[in-house]
Amino acid sequence: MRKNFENSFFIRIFAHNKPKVISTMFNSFKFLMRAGLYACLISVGISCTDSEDFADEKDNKPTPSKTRANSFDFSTTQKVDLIVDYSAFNAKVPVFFSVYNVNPFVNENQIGEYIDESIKPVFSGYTDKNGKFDETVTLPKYAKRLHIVTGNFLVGLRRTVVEVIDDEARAIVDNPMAKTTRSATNRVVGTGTPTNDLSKLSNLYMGKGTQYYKKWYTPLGNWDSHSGRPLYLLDKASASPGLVFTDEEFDGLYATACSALNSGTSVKETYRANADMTLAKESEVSITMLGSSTCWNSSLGYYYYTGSAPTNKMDLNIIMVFPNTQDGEWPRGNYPNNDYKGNIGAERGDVVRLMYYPNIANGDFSGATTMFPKGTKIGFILKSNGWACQGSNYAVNTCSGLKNIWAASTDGLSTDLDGGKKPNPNGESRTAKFGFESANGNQYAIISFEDANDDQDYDDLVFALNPANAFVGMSTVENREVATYGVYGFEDLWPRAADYDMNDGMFEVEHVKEFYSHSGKNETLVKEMFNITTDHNYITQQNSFGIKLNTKAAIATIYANKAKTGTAPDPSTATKMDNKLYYWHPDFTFVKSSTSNTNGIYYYYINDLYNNNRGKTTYSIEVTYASSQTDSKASVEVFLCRKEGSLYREVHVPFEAPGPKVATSYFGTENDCSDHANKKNYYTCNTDFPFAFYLAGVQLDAFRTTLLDPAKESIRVDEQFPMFLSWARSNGKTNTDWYLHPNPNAKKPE
Ligand SMILES: [Ca+2]
Ligand SMILES: [Ca+2]
Ligand SMILES: [Ca+2]
Ligand SMILES: [Ca+2]
Repeated sequence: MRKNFENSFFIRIFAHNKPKVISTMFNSFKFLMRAGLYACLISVGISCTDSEDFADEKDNKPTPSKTRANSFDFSTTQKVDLIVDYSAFNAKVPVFFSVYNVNPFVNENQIGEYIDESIKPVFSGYTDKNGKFDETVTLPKYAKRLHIVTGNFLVGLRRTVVEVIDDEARAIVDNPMAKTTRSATNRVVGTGTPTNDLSKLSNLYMGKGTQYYKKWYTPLGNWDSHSGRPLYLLDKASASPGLVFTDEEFDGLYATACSALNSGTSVKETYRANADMTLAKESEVSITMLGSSTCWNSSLGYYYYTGSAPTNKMDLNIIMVFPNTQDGEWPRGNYPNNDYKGNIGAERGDVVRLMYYPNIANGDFSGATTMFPKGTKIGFILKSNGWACQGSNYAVNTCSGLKNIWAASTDGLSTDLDGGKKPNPNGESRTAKFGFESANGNQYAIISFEDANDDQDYDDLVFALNPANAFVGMSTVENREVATYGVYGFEDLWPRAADYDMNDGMFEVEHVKEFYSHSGKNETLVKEMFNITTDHNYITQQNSFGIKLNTKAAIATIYANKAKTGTAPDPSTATKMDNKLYYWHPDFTFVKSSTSNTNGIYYYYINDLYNNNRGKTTYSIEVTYASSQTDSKASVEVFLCRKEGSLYREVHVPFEAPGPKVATSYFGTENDCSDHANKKNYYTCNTDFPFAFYLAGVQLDAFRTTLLDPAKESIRVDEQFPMFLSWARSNGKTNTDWYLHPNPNAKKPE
């Protein structure tokens, strides 16, 4: 045997992609002996050639042994019955949550904790409106201890840890707090006395520390000296209907706010904007508190102007609205002070009618009116922790947690003296704004604030404005998109075993789910997208690849495009079939395999890999459903292929059936153990290695310094990932996270 290895066929085992010198191969051989692969090699080595260059030697080889078809499917995924239940919170909106394999919280159990967004969830979805989710989901097999996280505004920023036991994970989340009603109607008088004393409100009063703004005005009235709750709240029972929201409108407002905002997570750029509201007509204006999601006790004021915004902070005439915006619903963290309950400064649903003072520029409040002239622009400013220095029982946080941050709705008028992880040195607007449209088509503005410099979640104070249709320029809330990832790796010389570097075709699959969560429906998933990015580590074959799309719900459209999702295909090239709209980019060869009303199988063949720009091409499949779904109803399988006449030589992951254009002559030859006659055991191999695998929960970037490193081309996968073989030989029972643990020192044999 040893003598044989010194002959030329050994070159062929390890050098299918690029010619290599024989001395290199001897080092490989020594490693293989170490790795205990000797027995395997006999069957592999004898039966395979490794490059088209050596095809002429093929006839000299013994018939391959097919006695040891590997029964392991090399799968890295698991199906888990995932049960998540936030019903104890009575949110009445679908609750967005994410599942992590590790704890994603930064500063856990400290004030100001947030989510590390560089950590990717392994799953994200929505509960129904009752807060319940129960679906079979596909997760990476290594995810055994699940951290289920929500930042829903009405549930709060929460992390629940559950184990996967017998393919089930169950997270029934307790509500540790007695929730106040979300549209409180009773005016609760605090235990303090009426006051309009600004002297203890940090920096709102001239003469206390460095002043950036004028002393705030308090013409609206007094507040309770202990809680800060305004004594000038609008009496909702007697208020004109246009200034208060109905219960149905509250449901819609919260569903919209929960769609746009997620506690502990950065808000989308598209909502961050100068949020000064321009009145489209002469109107009264009221502000309704939707709540705060923060540990800070901040103060909210408003100002107004016409024409262009003031540029000098000292020119702002700020009128106090809420001295203490803390609503007592912040669920987490070890507060310095636990005695704040009962001293809540703003109940959810509290309303204040704003006043217009035509002579305010001179500090003159004569001529006060409830009517704001058409064209008036109303801005808002939040002083972080402005209420904090009231005394030990009147604030969640005390002066020691003072934040010297002023968040204004006008660009340039915010002030940041705190730095923090995400500072705001240019004083940009720290508001998000978006519109809510009620069932009868009325449009309302929702405005929210970021109060500190760590998480950018912009849900630290959320309020809505009345009346309907009074303001210009409101954007609607976009659908929420969430993504999970996986990577395919292929050997391209199937049916021959080769060097097992598993990089001859690599594909990242980004699975994006798009949700519309403020429709009033339990079903929120409207669209699924699969962005498939190609890469490889050195190929000489003219490879293509294929995508099999499986759908399990009635679809409206399928778009197959040579661009990342979000790039619209040319509608004029769309094709109608079965009353559905299809589109496929000319680079796609489309084959519809079978469809019924609710199920469909579609194959696409794409010429790509040969000498393309590595990692720069992304192909996408978009599926839009005829009606929204509770969770994923589509999946894709990616396979490597090479065109041979009108057919394709296809390589799939083990046990996956081939596509409709497969050339069948290779099945059961060389190292392949496919039983095509009985349509089973497709793409199984007689070694400890597969021809292809799918690695769940990772992106291509995870392999830049290993499988995709040109310097590591043709280094076997088990040398780069030392736990690979124990995983493979245990049939996937042990070392399920082998691909997260590379050996950085794996070297190409010299
Ligand atoms: Ca925040
Ligand atoms: Ca927050
Ligand atoms: Ca290879
Ligand atoms: Ca390779």
